[in-house]
Amino acid sequence: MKLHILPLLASLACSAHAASVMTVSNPVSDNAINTAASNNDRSDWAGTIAFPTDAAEGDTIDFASITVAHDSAMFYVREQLFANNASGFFSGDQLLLIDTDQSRSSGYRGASDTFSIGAEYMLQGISIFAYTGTGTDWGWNYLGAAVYDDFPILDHELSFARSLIGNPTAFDLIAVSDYFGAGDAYVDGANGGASGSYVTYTTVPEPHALLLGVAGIAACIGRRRR
Ligand SMILES: [Ca+2]
Ligand SMILES: [Ca+2]
Ligand SMILES: [Ca+2]
Ligand SMILES: [Ca+2]
Repeated sequence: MKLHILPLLASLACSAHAASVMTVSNPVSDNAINTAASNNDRSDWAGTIAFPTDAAEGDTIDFASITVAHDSAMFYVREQLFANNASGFFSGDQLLLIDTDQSRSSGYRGASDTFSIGAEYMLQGISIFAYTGTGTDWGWNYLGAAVYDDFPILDHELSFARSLIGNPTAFDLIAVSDYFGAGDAYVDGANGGASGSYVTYTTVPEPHALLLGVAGIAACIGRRRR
């Protein structure tokens, strides 16, 4: 299993707008992660890098951390929680929002325009949807269901075909624990609107991403000298 962590701090330093707090890539061998319902095993995630740990905040659904991985055909998501109201099932109140064009000016930004990203896709529990609205209205087209294992209920895993969400090479990600973003936000700042925070997943090999980081540092230095 190859692991890469790619915090593109250079681009963060340059941006005064919504910002990715962490960029990760977890390439795994095909079918290395098993998310079948009877699996009950998380050792297949060994060595993967999680996005930042979120605090225990007393919410009914309380995110602890999220991990994403990919192989040649699938995306994998692991959610670890401090609390879950779902009684053993992925709750429909758990929204995982995916911005595949990495632009807040397209996709769903929350009913009150509070999300840090504009999401083209959403996982509501295990149901995957494509956004059909105009930014803050609730308009979604059902695409299919993820393959999931929900026991233990505070550490569950799912997978879905990369092609289902347009096979993006990278996407920005937040999770919120109710429709309107009033519950737990993952990461903190996911409800911070245009100046909020999110995390980024990439399937791009590390050398390319590192080159982008170097280019970002060069751009920062150049900008400051002018
Ligand atoms: Ca597993
Ligand atoms: Ca939390
Ligand atoms: Ca978008
Ligand atoms: Ca939080």
